[in-house]
Amino acid sequence: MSRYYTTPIYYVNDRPHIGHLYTTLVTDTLTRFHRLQGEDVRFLTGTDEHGQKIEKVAKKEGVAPIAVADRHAPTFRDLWKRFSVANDDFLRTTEPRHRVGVTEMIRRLGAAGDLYVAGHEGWYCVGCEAFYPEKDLEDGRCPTHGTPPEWQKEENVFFRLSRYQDRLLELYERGSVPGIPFVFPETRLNEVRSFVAAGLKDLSVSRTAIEWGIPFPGHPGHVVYVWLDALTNYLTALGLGSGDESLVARYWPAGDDRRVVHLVGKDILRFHAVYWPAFLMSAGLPLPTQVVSHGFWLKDARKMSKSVGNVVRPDALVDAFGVDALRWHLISEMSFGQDASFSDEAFLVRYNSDLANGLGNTLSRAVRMAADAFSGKTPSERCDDNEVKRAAETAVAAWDAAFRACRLHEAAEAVRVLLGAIDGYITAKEPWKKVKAEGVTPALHRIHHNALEGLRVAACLLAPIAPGAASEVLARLGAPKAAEAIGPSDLAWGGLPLGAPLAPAAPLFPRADAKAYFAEPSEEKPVTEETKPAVPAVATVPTVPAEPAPAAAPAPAPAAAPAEAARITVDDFFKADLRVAEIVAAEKVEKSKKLMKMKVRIGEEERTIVAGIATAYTGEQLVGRKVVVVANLLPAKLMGIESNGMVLAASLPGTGEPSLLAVDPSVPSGTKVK
Ligand code: ME8
Repeated sequence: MSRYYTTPIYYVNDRPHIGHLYTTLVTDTLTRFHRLQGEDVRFLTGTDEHGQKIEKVAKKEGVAPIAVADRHAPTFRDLWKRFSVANDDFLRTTEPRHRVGVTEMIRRLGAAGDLYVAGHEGWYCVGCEAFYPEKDLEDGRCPTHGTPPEWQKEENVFFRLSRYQDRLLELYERGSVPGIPFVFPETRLNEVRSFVAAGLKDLSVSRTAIEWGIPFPGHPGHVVYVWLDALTNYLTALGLGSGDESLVARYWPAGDDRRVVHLVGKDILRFHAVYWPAFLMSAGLPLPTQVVSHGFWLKDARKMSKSVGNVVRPDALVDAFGVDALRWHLISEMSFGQDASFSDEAFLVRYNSDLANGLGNTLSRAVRMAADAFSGKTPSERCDDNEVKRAAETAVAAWDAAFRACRLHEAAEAVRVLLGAIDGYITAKEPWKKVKAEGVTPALHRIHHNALEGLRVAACLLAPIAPGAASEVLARLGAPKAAEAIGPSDLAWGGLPLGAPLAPAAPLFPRADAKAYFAEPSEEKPVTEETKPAVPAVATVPTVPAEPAPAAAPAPAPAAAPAEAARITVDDFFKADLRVAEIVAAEKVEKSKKLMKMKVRIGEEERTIVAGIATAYTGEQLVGRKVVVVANLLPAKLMGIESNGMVLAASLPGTGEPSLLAVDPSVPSGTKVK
């Protein structure tokens, strides 16, 4: 059986967050599961770099769109590396190989008679890169992003989507491979079916209002609609139109022994389950086997999204707890297919119960006791009929079935149950009492063998989800093996080497002190939400009224001009190194209402500044903006984050809300302000 697994290709208008990480980890976990079974699995991910969304960011920043893409694409690539994501390919839609394939796709759509030109106008959501019929808007806003759409009017090339209504409905009825529903979970299949059954309109597949895209063959002035461009990546990465289509032949399905599975969030299911198969039908190409869609990670009851600005980035959690802890949490916490809320609290609870206690403690206890009893070695007697063996066999079967049914959280649950059974077994057998009463007997060997062998099987089951931890557990058990080298035979009882050296080591997952994690360090106390002035990292400039305030209405305190006594000399003023800086990334600091963590560029230099402006600005509004900063300020820690500099903002009269000082966007970053 060969398999081809894909993630969506992510937009490069911002850095990745937990939502993108989740889809990629799900795909990685499934890939690793099937590779462990000895199957030939190809795994593709990449970045979606054309379209209005990216063009807008570039315009705002005053740079070329490719500069935005070049800046963000590596952050995805690097994050996947950090998380040991085992992708075979990473496609950027700005690569020549992709352009060639898209051109070939359009040639095929044209040859089928499915393209024509017509005038068109409607509501366009740039966040979705899609037109919305008025009836689908919620209070005049995009149902996914909650932002007002733009009215767009242009002449476009259209794709005859309406022609494919019946064939699509048939696809949903029968599946692309008999017995496998085209969309998973099936509730989502019903949503797609009703959407198509309600009637399909032809789809505009070119844009003239933007320039950032692949030129539409035969239509000068038009670029290819970003979704036709993006969806085709699944085939261009295999070499469609390149002259060497050997990978297309190997992985794109033409029989029962191939599976092509697209993993997506529910937000983009329609593009994958309606437009994509229709394009393929028109192009005379085979269809994927299945589109698997998962739910949203929510933060504060809303979808985590760049446009909303409520994202959780993985960096801080990974720094504190490691890659495997986050991999484990994301896969375990979300019931696959449904929405889930992300919170640091839930992360810490699960970390302590599943990893520090369930896995880490059980492992160090079992290894320590065996090493003590058998002079630093694994037992030399095995046992093939006991409750741990039965628990391991049950766990392997449950884990296997869960992965095959795409219920990844249940696969994690199977590991958890096995670890619980091993822990319970050790507690019930009390080997520490036995060794005292009877010395080192064959029975003692068998008890320790069962515990360690159970842990070996658990480590193999953990491998697709948390490969680093799995390899580490195997090494500590005296049965070293890289997670990627584990095969089906390793799942069978009895693989633990007898009399092999054991290497007790520091705790694998040290217990997390949740109180300490959430406590604000003492130097941060002056900047808590309650403290005034709110946040020292923003230099709030008092606003001075242009006209003297009328006597009857005295100017509010923050608007007062500086008193004589507070005046400074020009030399004093020049002590502050004021510079123009460009904000290149911004995210709200978790657990803080006001703090915004920003990455700013001052000339060639990049640094982090934390400022109390999150009540007035979202991350999205800040990125690309130029501001004035005090560049020579001593660093200060705010909520555990080192801030290097201050952003200048006016403090508005009455509310005290910050309002950033505006800088003409043409002023280069790094320019001195005096
Ligand atoms: O849509 N919860 O890219 P994108 C769970 N370029 N998953 C989430 C999520 C959340 N809160 N937020 C994002 C695009 N995701 C197009 C795709 S494919 C040919 C083109 C994940 O950067 C989820 O997989 O907006 C979602 O479908 C995807 O990121 C959207 O990523």
